[in-house]
Amino acid sequence: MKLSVATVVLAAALAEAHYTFPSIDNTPNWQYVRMTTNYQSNRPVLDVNSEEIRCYERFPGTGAPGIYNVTAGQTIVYNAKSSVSHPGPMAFYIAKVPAGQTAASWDGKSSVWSKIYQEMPTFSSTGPSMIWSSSGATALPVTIPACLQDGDYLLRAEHIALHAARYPGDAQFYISCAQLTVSGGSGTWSPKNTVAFPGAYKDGEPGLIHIYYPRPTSYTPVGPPVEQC
Ligand SMILES: *[C@@H]1O[C@H](CO)[C@@H](O)[C@H](O)[C@H]1NC(C)=O
Ligand SMILES: [Cu+2]
Repeated sequence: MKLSVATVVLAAALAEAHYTFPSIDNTPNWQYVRMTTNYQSNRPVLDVNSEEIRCYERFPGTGAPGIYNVTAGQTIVYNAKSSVSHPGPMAFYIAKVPAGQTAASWDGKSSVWSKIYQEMPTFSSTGPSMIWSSSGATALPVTIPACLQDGDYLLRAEHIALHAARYPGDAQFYISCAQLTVSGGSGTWSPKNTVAFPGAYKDGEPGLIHIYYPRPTSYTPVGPPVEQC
């Protein structure tokens, strides 16, 4: 079979339209972030009930080579490659690694994840109805809560692309998990609304469907409320 140049260029353009979250603070890709299954294809997770919805790991049980040191209260950036090229909300979740495990060894299973950031849109009556500040971003800031207990954590980055989400199962999830050691926290962190992945989301819930018409004037995010210190 002979592939035309146009076909090859189109395939490259389609792959380019997706993205990954391979690093934090411009460190080497997959050094502190667990390599995801889509590290080459950039494809999203579509099934909210799959194990991939947690950290999308290419090598479950292996972990990334490094654990990144952060100070509680510090703002770090999560890097997107090549950029967040679809519209939708960015969110971050954090989970404390239990005693006897490290951020490199723990699987993050069960109801242990707290949402620490939720992007909300602004609304427009002309052009796109929902406008997301993450659109086109290459670096997404996230503040590590100042009240955490010191120790190891997994930080889960999630961008939900809604452009194609007309029906249940159409929302696209771009995910990865970074391995952190947190120090300098005040230690009063006591999350009230932890969730499990899979389990946190249901196909077809309002935050995973994009109704273009009538123009939306509100957005109901998926998952728990943002946990405060
Ligand atoms: C993190 O801090 C510990 C303790 O100071 C140090 O041994 C380790 O090398 C640091 N890790 C990185 C990746 O810098
Ligand atoms: Cu895409």
